[in-house]
Amino acid sequence: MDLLLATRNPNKTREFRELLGQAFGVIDLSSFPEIATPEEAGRTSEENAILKAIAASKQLPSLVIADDSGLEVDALGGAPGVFSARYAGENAGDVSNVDKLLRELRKQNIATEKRSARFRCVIALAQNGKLLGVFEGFVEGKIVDPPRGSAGFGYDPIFEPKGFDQTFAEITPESKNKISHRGQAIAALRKALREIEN
Ligand code: ITT
Repeated sequence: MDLLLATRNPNKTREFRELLGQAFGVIDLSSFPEIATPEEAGRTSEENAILKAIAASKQLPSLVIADDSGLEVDALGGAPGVFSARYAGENAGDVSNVDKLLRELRKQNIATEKRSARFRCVIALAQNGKLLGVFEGFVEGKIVDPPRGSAGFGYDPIFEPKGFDQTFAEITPESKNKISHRGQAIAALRKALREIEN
C-alpha cells in the first residue's frame, strides 16, 4: 500500500519506513516541493496533525498521513509541547531547541527527580480532504542534562525513557521504535490501514 507522509522532516520519514516495513511504500513531501504546507496554527497535536493531513490530501490523490509530535515537560507546564519544533524560534534547529529546554530547567532549578516528561505523537489519516482517523501514542520518561548519545533526532539526546538508563539517542533505532510514541501510534495506524485494505 502506498502512503504519502505529509512531512518535511526526513527523520520522521525514516522512522515511518522502519516501523511500517516493506508492505507500505512511504514517500514524503521532499518528492513534492510545490505542495504548500499549512501554518501549524492548532492548539493541540491532534489539530495540527489533522491540518497537515487534510491540506496535503486536498492537493494529492493518495492516502495521506501526517505526524505531529512533541515533548511535554511537566515542570514546564507541558512545554514545549505543541511548540516543540519552534521552541527556540521559528526556524530553530534541534540543537537550539534542546539548549533552550535545558536552560529553562536550569534557570528554574528543577531537581533531577522532578524532570518527568513524555513524548507524544499524533498521526492523522486522510484522503481527498476527508479525515479517516487519528492515532496517538506516548512514552513516559525524564529529561537528562547534559545530552547523551548521537542516534535519533530532535530531543532524543535528553530523553531517557522510563525503565532505561540510556537516552533515545543512546539506544538502537530498533529499541527506540519498540517503545516510542511514534511506534505506538503507528501500531494503531497499521491496524486501521489493514481494515481499509480489506
Ligand atoms: P513536519 O511538521 O514537517 O512533520 P516537524 O519536525 O516540524 O516536521 P512537528 O511540528 O511535529 O514536526 O514537531 C515535532 C518536534 O518534536 C520537532 O522539534 C522534532 O524534532 C521533535 N520530535 C518529534 N518526534 C521526536 C522524536 O521521536 N525524538 C526526538 N524529537 C522528536
